[in-house]
Amino acid sequence: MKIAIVSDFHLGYDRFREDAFKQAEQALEAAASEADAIIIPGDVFDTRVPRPDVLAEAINIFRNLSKKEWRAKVTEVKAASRAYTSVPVVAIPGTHERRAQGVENPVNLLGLAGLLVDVSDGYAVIEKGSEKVMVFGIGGVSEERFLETIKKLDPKPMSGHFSIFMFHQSAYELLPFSDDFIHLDQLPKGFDLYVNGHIHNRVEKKVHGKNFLIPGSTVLTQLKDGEQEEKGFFIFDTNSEAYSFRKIKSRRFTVAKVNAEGKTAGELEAEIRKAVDSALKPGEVPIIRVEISGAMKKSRSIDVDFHGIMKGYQGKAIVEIAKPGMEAIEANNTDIDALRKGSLENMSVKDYGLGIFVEKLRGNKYELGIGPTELFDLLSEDGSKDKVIKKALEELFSSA
Ligand SMILES: [Mn+2]
Repeated sequence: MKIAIVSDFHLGYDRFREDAFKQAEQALEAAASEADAIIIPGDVFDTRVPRPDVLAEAINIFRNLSKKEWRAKVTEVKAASRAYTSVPVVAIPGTHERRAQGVENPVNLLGLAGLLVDVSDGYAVIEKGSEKVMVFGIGGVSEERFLETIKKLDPKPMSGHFSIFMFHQSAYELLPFSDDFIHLDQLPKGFDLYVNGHIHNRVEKKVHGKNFLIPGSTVLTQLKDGEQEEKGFFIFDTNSEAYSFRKIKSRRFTVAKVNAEGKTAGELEAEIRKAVDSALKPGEVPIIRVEISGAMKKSRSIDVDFHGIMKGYQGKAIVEIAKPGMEAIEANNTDIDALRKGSLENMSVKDYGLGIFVEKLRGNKYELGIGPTELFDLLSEDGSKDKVIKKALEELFSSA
């Protein structure tokens, strides 16, 4: 069976809303025309509570998929939610859709609408003729709870089936930053293929001697060096275990480096324009991130007309400038040092902030019944502050 692995669409991502939608649609259409089944390891949506127009976009994309004549069908599902379709589009929610336990998430809603199979905390069997594929899924959970979730669910391959383990987490081998991240050899054994989302650039590795694949996102979100590669998805053949990457048409992203050392504001402006101009190509509107290093001569960054430069390229490029003012902060911070060295290249700002938050709470001997990650999620969710305070008060007084 040919399986397409497509991930991290981030529908509703405000900054590149149109790109997120178009590139997801394009990837899924291309995947559907080539593969017998599609599996999606999370972050279909960018937010936990997408606006109705974003949900409408998603419904339109997935309805088109479900109208296709599929040769493979989902024949059995045993997961947290019921399945209402046999269309072989199998997904899990990611961290961006993650909500407090027991609350519906938007991927789950698409499942309830019969547009895909939400395989969270369980499995689905896909059959095509005599071929059988099983997909076990665990939706994105807080990193410190992932190992315990694996132990609780105890995912096992199914005999006579090509068995896939699909999840949406960080991994220590990819982001050597937090002890909460799972080590790849802690993933359940015996599966024929491991598929992960969450990381926005392409990863190809081996786990327990089998392929471990992350297709990366279909849209740019973080504007880091590692995102300059082309976007796309994997097609995996379960018979030969061979796979290849299919590129999609995505907005080009380039990083242009500029050295401000000893320059005046005027000279630096000219230098930035030169760097942006040389990254331009006719017939497209790329995203160009200008990274400035070095200290200027006599002028300060406030004297440079960054805004004017960015505005000047309207219609030709989306220009983002990383300002040199940042350097003073970077000087004595080891985390940011690591970030600069690229070891945190794949980490989202949210995960980075979460890591610091959890570390600080632990350092302060934080003791409340609610886990630090859950607290972070609750605090960052709109309209849930009352819930957090109520929960904290309950914890404080129940132990009295
Ligand atoms: Mn993501």
